[in-house]
Amino acid sequence: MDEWLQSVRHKHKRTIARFITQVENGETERMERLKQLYPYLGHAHLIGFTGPPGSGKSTLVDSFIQHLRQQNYTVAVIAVDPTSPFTGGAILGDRVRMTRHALDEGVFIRSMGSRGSLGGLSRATKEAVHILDAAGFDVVLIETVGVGQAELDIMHIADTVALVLNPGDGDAVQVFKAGIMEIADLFIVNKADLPGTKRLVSDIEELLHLIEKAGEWLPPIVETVGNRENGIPVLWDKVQAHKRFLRQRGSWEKKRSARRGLEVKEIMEEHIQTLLQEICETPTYQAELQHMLSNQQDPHQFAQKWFKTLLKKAYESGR
Ligand SMILES: Nc1nc2c(ncn2[C@@H]2O[C@H](COP(=O)(O)OP(=O)(O)OP(=O)(O)O)[C@@H](O)[C@H]2O)c(=O)[nH]1
Ligand SMILES: [Mg+2]
Repeated sequence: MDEWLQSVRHKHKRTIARFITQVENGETERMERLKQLYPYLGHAHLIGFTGPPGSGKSTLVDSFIQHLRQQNYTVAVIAVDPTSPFTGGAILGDRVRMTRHALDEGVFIRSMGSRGSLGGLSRATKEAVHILDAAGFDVVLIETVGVGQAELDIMHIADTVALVLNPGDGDAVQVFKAGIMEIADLFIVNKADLPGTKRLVSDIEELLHLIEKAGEWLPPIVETVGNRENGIPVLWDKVQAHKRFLRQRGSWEKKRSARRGLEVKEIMEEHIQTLLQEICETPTYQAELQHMLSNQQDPHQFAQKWFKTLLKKAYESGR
């Protein structure tokens, strides 16, 4: 095992942080390293925390880390920040909220922008999750703000998805319509110290009865007060119960295989994109494109011809 891989496997924060930066920058060299990680994937329980802005996700994640550390589990967190697509997105708030774990060797926390795939969890996020999984963290938490495609995307990454709602979030039915509730394996009613908690819980219960199917997982509802760490042990119990359920049904492996399948497609897409980019930048392509445009020739025929060039190039380069 080379030194670099050993360092990742020992959860060395600097190595991991540097690698994630490489992944964020989309450097092609990262591919070789990601390949080396594959034999070590599959240990971590990947848990998504999603929900509206300010619902208390980071506060809960922070308490959750504390609870897991008390039981000696190692924990890594990725907080996806959809608001800063260009900065690489270190959300100050999240960092501040989790600073008490900064010196703990068993905890790794990283904020990432959601740039890349449109509005969704980017390729970089997925690869970062691989890195943390291969590093051997027992639990990897992914925090995403529920503002669009991201919370649906999280289903493709996480084994267990927790949806964080607050009393007073308004009509739970509206949330349901947005399609978010279907992906939740677990409902967290956070800020249960505020009025309206019972009402929200019964609203969710009612909705769940509508979609309840015999033999299927019925998402539990957990009340929490994130900033007082109330409800966190129950939350962990439910998360584990979900894992057990998936395992017993054989769905745990099935879900993971489906994820790998999707990744294969994404890797192929990246190869094609890279080749396409290279071809479009060649002087020959540019010259012929200009010629085609000024002579008003058929773009389809032109595209077809160049697609064949792309295939040839792919074949020759062994990609
Ligand atoms: N009253 C009350 N306030 C809470 C609770 N949990 C979190 N808060 C407060 O809610 C605010 C938002 O909490 P965050 O943890 O930053 O929420 P978030 O969902 O991570 O927010 P974004 O990442 O910006 O979407 C903070 O001021 C917390 O102190 C709770 O259970 N009760
Ligand atoms: Mg947050």
